[in-house]
Amino acid sequence: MPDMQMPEHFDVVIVGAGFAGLHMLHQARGLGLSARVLEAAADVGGVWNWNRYPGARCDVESLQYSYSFSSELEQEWMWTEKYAAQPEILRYIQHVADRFDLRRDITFNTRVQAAMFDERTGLWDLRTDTGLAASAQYCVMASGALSIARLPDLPGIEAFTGKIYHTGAWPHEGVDFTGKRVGVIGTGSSGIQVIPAIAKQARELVVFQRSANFSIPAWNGPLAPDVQQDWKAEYRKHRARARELGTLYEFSDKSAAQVSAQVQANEYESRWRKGGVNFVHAFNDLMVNQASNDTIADFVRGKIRAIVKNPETAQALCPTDHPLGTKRICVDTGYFETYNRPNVTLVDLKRTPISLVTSNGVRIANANANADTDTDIELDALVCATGYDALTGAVLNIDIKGIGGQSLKQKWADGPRTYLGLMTSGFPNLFIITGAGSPSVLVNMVVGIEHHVEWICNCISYLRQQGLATIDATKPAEDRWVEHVNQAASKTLFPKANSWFLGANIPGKPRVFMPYVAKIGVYRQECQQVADRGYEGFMLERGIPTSQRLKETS
Ligand code: FAD
Ligand code: N01
Repeated sequence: MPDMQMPEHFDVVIVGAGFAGLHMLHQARGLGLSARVLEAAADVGGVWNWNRYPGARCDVESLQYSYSFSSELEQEWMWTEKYAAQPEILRYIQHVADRFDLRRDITFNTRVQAAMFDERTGLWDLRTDTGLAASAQYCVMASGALSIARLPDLPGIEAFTGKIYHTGAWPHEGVDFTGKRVGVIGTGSSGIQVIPAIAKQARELVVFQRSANFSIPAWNGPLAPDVQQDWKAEYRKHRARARELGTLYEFSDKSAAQVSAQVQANEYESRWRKGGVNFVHAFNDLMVNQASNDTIADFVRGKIRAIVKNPETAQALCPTDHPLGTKRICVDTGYFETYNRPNVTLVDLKRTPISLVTSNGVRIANANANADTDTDIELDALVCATGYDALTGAVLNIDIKGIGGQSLKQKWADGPRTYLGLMTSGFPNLFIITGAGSPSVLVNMVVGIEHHVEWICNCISYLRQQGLATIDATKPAEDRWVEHVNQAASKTLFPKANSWFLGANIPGKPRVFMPYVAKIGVYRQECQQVADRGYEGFMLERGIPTSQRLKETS
């Protein structure tokens, strides 16, 4: 680590300059606080700056996946497509940074490595990889729920002489796959977007699939100006509904169990034709009733078999190991159709696992157990769409120490523990945006981010008005919240999938269902009630909390 400079002091330090960090900065300024954002990347944008892979796109409609805090901004920005592609979302975030003059308080190319609560001063001391140091009364983790990309632990991968890419760290200059033999590992949302795009360019594309996934067509297209104008005319009404519901879909008040197979089929067909995540809201019991879920899952498997011409490939592409929607549903543009192209092959890793990455490709085990030779697949490039250390990864990547030098990593060794998803006991004045224990990745994340920023800013205002130095979650309140979040998940089908929602994609990560499955409106009320009751479940102190106090109150 380079020599550290003398720390510069701020009221609030914010880690990350994506949607969350930028909004937090803007609102903190509004409170008259001095604020500094520390960002590892060279520019603003967060995931939309990192994920420049071909095909990267939002699956929440553009008019909804945007900030609501400024009416002028929402009226003046014109979206070109129903679902915006990565370059357009990045331009939007860059526009926000410029329009609100945010860049002057952001330090780029600076990764926070450590954050320590100093019991003598009551401040957070942050250390970075560039030697820059900062101290602040409040520290806000806007470091992203999906910002720590995971490369697969494949034997021999270091020997591969071709290029290796991760969708979440895509080269800014782009990649030309023309004439190349390309392998893609991973068939989650990123894989399902990048595969059709690479297939159009590469000489050969080999998709390595470990688990098949459900995907719904986006039917993306240009956003008609009159549709945009009509929506904008009613923006306040739409935003108010979004604060209750997250993304606005056609939510059904009927259960699949109540209606005939024909009614189910008609509903699924009509929603398939409209496309997008709206599909999974066809009935209100799909995420809680296995039999109902089977009906929608069967419908999608039927669609896959109808689209994909090779029956063996179609079968391999049919997900059978999890209920539909219990892994993040994917939305695609021509994904299943891509397997009808002559230059695309699917390798089902459940039948023929990768035994070795060689210097010039991938070796897969033979499907025939009696055959004594493995098969070598020659590749020029390997694209890893292998996901993220989600929800906790970015926070735990930083060596965070709270009262008494307690390490957050140790505290969360058996899974994340938060109160309201916003704070964790023993770490006063440390706030987390869209962290574990909040709806986070289960809703339109911009809505979740805005809610968290609002709550944090109201909380800081309250502390200042009351002359309070710190806020810290109590352990009993945190224990009750963790139990509440677990209980909520256990009433749904979500725990049935080996998903990143419960850390199943990271070897050794504790299996805990991390997001809170309640509707965002319910969660907002819960957070508001806590605030209205004088921050019930939190300790508010005039002096600086010490390790002695921690022992007395835990
Ligand atoms: P991020 O955008 O992840 O920003 C966090 C920032 O923190 C990053 O720039 C990172 O570099 C920085 N950072 C992290 N650690 C450190 C550190 N130690 N020091 C300094 N800087 C650090 N959500 C939806 O609701 N709808 C969608 O359609 C959707 N599509 C998505 C598509 C992709 C490809 C991905 C990856 C995610 C998508 N998401 C979507 C989820 C997305 O994460 C959120 O919507 C939102 O962009 C998150 O914003 P953020 O600011 O919280 O985090
Ligand atoms: O990551 P993922 P992602 N060998 O973890 C496979 C958001 N997002 O980047 O399922 C072989 O979902 C893994 O297999 P398995 C969205 O929230 C949104 O695609 O673990 N395969 C899986 O197929 C999303 O959910 C959009 O068996 C390996 C894939 O890699 C989240 O980001 C677009 C492997 C990883 O899928 C993450 O999506 C993009 C190995 N060793 C992202 N390791 C929108 O469109 C992993 N896999 C909104």
